[in-house]
Amino acid sequence: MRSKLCAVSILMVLLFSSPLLAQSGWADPLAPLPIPRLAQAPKIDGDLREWKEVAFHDGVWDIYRLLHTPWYDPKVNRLTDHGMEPSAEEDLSARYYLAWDSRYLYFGAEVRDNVNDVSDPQHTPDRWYFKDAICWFVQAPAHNRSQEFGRGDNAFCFVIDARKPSYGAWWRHGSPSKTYIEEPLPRAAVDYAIRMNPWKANQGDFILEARVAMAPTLGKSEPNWRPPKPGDEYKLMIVHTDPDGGEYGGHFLLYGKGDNSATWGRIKLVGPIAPVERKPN
Ligand SMILES: [Ca+2]
Ligand SMILES: [Ca+2]
Ligand SMILES: [Ca+2]
Repeated sequence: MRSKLCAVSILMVLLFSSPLLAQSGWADPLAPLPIPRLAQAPKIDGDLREWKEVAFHDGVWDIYRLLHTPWYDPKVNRLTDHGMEPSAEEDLSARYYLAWDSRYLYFGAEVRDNVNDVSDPQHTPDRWYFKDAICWFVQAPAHNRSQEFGRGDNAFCFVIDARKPSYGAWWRHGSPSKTYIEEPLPRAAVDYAIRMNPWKANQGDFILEARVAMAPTLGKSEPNWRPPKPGDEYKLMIVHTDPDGGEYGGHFLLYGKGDNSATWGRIKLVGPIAPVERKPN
């Protein structure tokens, strides 16, 4: 009996100290992704260097990495091939950054994309998902009720059009009485910058840097929302769309499975973090 117990405890230690479990986060509903507070407000200018190392960031995402996530669905997570396309990782790969402070959520992305495509033959202002765009879906505060863009659900969407049209920063959200309210992000609530071809390697590459004021957005979709503090739990999904000349086109979904916010992953607001330490040798 004793040796059996011993074997079980060794197994438990192995399981819970496994680097795989430690880094996955999303496999364990008790371990939401930690989103750091920024001690210094960044300048929104399309250069992420002043905050990217102290933001939440979990490395490069491409279709091969998505393939092995719990939320992967080949009907939804997809890239397109119109012939003469480069390799899948050159078609789309990206790093996504997220942070907060007392007033704002900060969003950043560094993206390798073969083609910038923001023309949509059936254009309407709310069709960001038929253009190159990155959209952060945020529920605040987190809950587990099944709903689609109901109360507390928000999507902050940025069309990667350097001309910054009136629909370039979009807000889909719910309210206590309505679902799927579609409107431009209120001008006073958003600031964003897009830098195209930042590495002088490809016309479609870009950096996006954005901030969204929480009180006039999260506070409107959920009147019980309170100013953020460490320990608060929200939910998150990222949708990155990449039509590259097609219609619906490529889609990356991270941390969730679609509009139902019950599928979105949990995040937790935490205090400032130090950059990753690199050893002298
Ligand atoms: Ca900046
Ligand atoms: Ca692409
Ligand atoms: Ca594209």
